[in-house]
Formats: sequence, structure tokens, C-alpha cells
Amino acid sequence: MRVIGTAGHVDHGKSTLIAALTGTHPDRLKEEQAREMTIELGFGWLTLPNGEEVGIVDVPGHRDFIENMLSGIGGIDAALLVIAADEGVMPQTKEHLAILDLLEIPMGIIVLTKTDLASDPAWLDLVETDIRAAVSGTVLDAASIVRVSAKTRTGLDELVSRLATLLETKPARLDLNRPRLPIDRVFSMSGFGTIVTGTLLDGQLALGDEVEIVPSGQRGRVRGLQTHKKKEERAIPGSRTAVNISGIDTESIQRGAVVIHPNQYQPTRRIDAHFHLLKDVSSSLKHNSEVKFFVGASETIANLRLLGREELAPDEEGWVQLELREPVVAVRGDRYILRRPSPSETLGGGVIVDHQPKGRHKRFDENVLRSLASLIQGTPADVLFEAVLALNIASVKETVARSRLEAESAETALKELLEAGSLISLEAGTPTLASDLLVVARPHWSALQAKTLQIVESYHKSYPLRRGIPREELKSRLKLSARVFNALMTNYLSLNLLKDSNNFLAKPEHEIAFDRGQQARVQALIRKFEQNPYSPPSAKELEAEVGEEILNALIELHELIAVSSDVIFRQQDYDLIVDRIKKEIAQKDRITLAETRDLFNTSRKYAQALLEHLDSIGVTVRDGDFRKLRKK
Ligand SMILES: Nc1nc2c(ncn2[C@@H]2O[C@H](COP(=O)(O)OP(=O)(O)OP(=O)(O)O)[C@@H](O)[C@H]2O)c(=O)[nH]1
Ligand SMILES: [Mg+2]
Repeated sequence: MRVIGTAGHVDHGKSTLIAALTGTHPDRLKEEQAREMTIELGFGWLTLPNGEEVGIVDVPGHRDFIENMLSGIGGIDAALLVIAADEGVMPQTKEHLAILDLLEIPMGIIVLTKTDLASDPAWLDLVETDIRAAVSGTVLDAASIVRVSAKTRTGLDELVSRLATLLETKPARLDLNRPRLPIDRVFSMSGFGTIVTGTLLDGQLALGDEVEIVPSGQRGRVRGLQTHKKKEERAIPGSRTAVNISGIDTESIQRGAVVIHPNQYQPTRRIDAHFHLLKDVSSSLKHNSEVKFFVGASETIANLRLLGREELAPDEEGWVQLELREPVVAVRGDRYILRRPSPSETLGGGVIVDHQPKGRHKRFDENVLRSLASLIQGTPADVLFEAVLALNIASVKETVARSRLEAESAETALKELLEAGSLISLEAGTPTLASDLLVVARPHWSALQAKTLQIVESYHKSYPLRRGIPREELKSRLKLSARVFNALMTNYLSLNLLKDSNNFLAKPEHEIAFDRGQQARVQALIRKFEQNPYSPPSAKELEAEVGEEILNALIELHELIAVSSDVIFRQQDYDLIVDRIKKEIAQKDRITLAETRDLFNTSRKYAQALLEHLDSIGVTVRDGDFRKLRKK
């Protein structure tokens, strides 16, 4: 799934363009409609000619609302930089472009709109020359310029087809099995409760998933999922996603918080980053400045510590350590933006190189600067870890190959990750570079474990009278290969997360237990056995009496024993019967069917089922019309 976003100066026609492309005007608020100006983010989607749906985030262009723009623009795949033909490049055209550049938005199209107001080709050429100069050296350097009018619809088809071609060149989003949804909107809907929206990154969310909101730590469950207003069982990376969360109040969730699977990300209040101060800023940036920090959909005040220098001049780059007032969720590699609180101004941004630095760095320490420089490349352990994440579960050999690390670094990285517990070896043996043993990254391991336990628990809930889920059923529900599944089960059993009885898997604490109503029915059933211990009701009658689940549970619990598909005895009666038959044969050397029948004053049906059963379990052996004891 892909998401595109608009960008550009106020009033240049972004929202009108989206309305023309999708049929729905993205400005929802009364105030926005009255002022003909976007204030909050607007959302929509577009179906491309190839049938692919693309999510849309429409941003405000007014300089007062740049911070709203920042909360939605982070997760997009491509930008539409909208420029009105009658005005050309304006201040927020440049500021939005700088932001797209700092966030490294990978691609985009420049839309020269309102061409119905400026149809002189010479003028349009002039404006385009200006645009080319503005985008030169930025992420949109090579972007095509499409001339359109949202009013007359000129050029819209070409715009859509260019967009489709552009998006086709982009690989699908990575699924790292670590979903995070930076929340850009929170609201409540009557009958549903809390709903949050955002662009889903790094993994999937599924109905029923337990989720955590970070940094607040509240837990809830995914009650509903929608992408482009359609209900979904699961949402995939890169899709605009609305999540209906049960168990958390709307008021307690804020824009900028992140929805994750419990414990998969830790919030942080200190970040090491590489920073680029924009060329056009009003002054240089000094150590210890108070700045506004934007990452994902979040915003917080930060104290900026400049490392290795006293100040940064416009267009200079350097290392910074940010002390955040509020915790945020961000990881190495995320892009961020800094703004000056007042007078407000976009200062610059860059990439996070460490989201959990060990502590406050000394500002002029060569070692610190050197390690930051190597971190921006990624340590071998980081690189190997990224490889494991991308592969989910794979052999050490495959993982090392994917990392493209040379043997010596790979060796150290492997050892480091295994020791830190970030990498888990699933099979017995010592993983070496060339080994075929399966490894998995901790986040994926935790996710699999949570999913497995969830399946087992919900099985217990649906079938409290069964001893557990059949092994095969669990395997097919987890959709894992036999090798991976077996390795996982061996781990879970040895960690005592599950117990296995005869290929049925259960939580260790699970016991078959009847509720009061069921107990009463069981009592009534047992009385029937007491009345006629040797000619009890048939299996069919028993089932009609208490139902299949209870009947099977009584057999599981060894209260009853089935000697044939139709004949069931109480275990204690059965024990007596077997004992007596053995004694009888011991005395007379053999027994017939009729003698067995008379011994228990029962009918032929029961006697025959019993003797055939005793043959089959190796107690007796048939000899013509007689049974004898099987010799040991
Ligand atoms: N003639 C003409 N007018 C247009 C065109 N596109 C937009 N407009 C008008 O320009 C004005 C601003 O359009 P919007 O779409 O609200 O501009 P915007 O870029 O979304 O503005 P902000 O969200 O506030 O930054 C409206 O009055 C539109 O009707 C066009 O192609 N031709
Ligand atoms: Mg608008």
C-alpha cells in the first residue's frame, strides 16, 4: 500500500486538486470550509488505472499550520508539490520542499495547477524555470512537472498516469513484523468508541491484536480496522489505517502517540542525531537552544546540545544530542525536523542515529564523534539485525548472506546479537556463520509467541472441555513450515509456556473443568451408570444426554472409557470387569462370549465389545470360540 501527500503554498489549490482527483473535498471542518483554507490534515484515497488504491494526506499550506503538516507528511511514499501557475514559487513552496527534502521523501511530482488562470505558454515556461531552480539539489530534483487545472480538469489524467508509473518503480514497504502507527488523528464514534488513524509502518495490525499506546503505556485491543473506509481483517505496512481500539478512552490518547504491539518499542527522551541547518534560516544555531522536535506524528520541546562545536552556521551539518521534554517513539534511521519555537521557523532536520544513547555525551569527545559517525553507517550488529528482521526466520547462513557483511564483522555481530538476546537460536547447537540452524529476531519471536498463546487461549475459551488444541491445527493456524513450527514448539515446551499431552497443546494451567450446570448433568449421567454398570446407555444415548463435548471430556478425564464406538463404561466399573475376566480365565484357563455375558448379567453386545477390546489391547487372545490370556 502507498500513501501520497500534498505540499505547497497556501491557496495554491492542493485541496481542490485532491477533490478533483477523488471526488471528495478533503477539508472537513466548518471553519476550513468558511475560510477556504486547510487547517487540519485531510485524508482520502485514489484508485489508479491499474486498480491499486493509494492513500492521500492533504496538508495545510498556511505558515501558521506547518506543524499540522508535519504530523501527517512523515509516512508518505511520494509528494505532490502543488504550485499555482498564476503565483509560482512562494515562501511555503520552499519551506514545504525543504521539509520533503529533510524527510527524504523518496519521490514526487510537481503539479503546476490553476493553468486556466495563466494560460500564456511563455509565462508558464518562466514559472517552470523558476521551479527547476527551486527544486535543484533536492529530492524533487528530477521530478516531472505536470500542468493541470483542477477547475477545467485539464491534465488530470496525465497526472494520474504519471503517478501510477512513478509508484510502480517503488518497492513495497518493508514488513519488519514490528508494526507502529503514529497517530495523526483521534476521535470517538458513537457505538464504536475510540478510533485513531495514521500511516501504518514496519508491520501489520490484525483484528483482536492486543495493542499498547506509547509513551503512555495504555493497553487495549483492536476491535476494528479500516483502510480507505473499508473494513479489513488486517492492515498492512504503508496503508492509511483507522483502528478502533477497545479499552482506552479517547481523551487519554494524543496525536503523536504510537500504536504498537505490547513491548515492541520503548519510548525515549534522549536522541543522538545528525542535523542539517537549512540554508535560508534567519540566524545560526547555538548550543543549548530550545527547539521543537518533530518525528512521526509527534511534537515535543527539546534542548539541543551541539556536539563537537559551539554553533552551526546556515547550511552547515553536525552532530546533536536532543534532550526531549516528553518521551517519543522513534528508532535509528527515522528522519526528524527541528523548528524554532519563536519566531517560528523551520530550522532543519536529519536522521536519528541512536534512539537510546547510553547517556549525556561530553560535547568535545573524539570517541563520541567517531562512534556517531560509525553509527550512521550502522554497526555490523545493526546491519545483521536488519537482515534478520527482514527475513523473519532463516538460517544463520542465509541471514549472513543477506547482510552482505564480511566474515570477521559478521562473526562479531552474530556473537553480540546472540549474547544480547536480540537474536534467538531456535534449534539445538551452536550457530556459526555457515550453519543451517534457524535464528529469529527477538521482536518476531515475541510476536510469534504472543500469537501462539493467543490462539491456544482462544481455543481453550471456545472449547473449555477439551484438553487442548490439536498440534496440527495449531500449526496450520500459525501458517508455519513443519521445521519452524517444531522448533518453536520444542522451545515453548521447554520454557513451560505450553504443555503437550498426546499431541494436544495447552496452556500449563489449563484443566478441563465443568461449570455448575454441566456438573449437574454429569451427576445425572453417572447415576445412570450406577443403575446399570454392566449394561450402561449406548454412546449415542449418552451423547444425546450430555452432548459430545461433555462426553469426550469425561473420557479425557478417565471418568469413562470407550471400549468400542458404541460401548462406554465408567472407568471404575471397567477396572472391575477386566479384573474379573482375568481371574475367571486364570481359574478356568479360558472363557467364552456367553460366559462373559452371564458373568456380568449383560447382553451379547456388551460382552462382544469388551472381549474384542481386550484382544486389541493385548490382554486376551482369541482361540476359536474361546479367549485365553495373552502370554507375556
Ligand atoms: N481557477 C482555478 N481556481 C482554482 C484551481 N484550483 C484551486 N482553485 C481555487 O483556489 C482557491 C484555493 O484552493 P484550495 O484548494 O483551497 O488551496 P489549498 O492549497 O488547499 O489551500 P490551503 O490548504 O489553505 O493551503 C480556491 O478558491 C479554489 O477554488 C484551479 O485549477 N483553477
Ligand atoms: Mg487545502
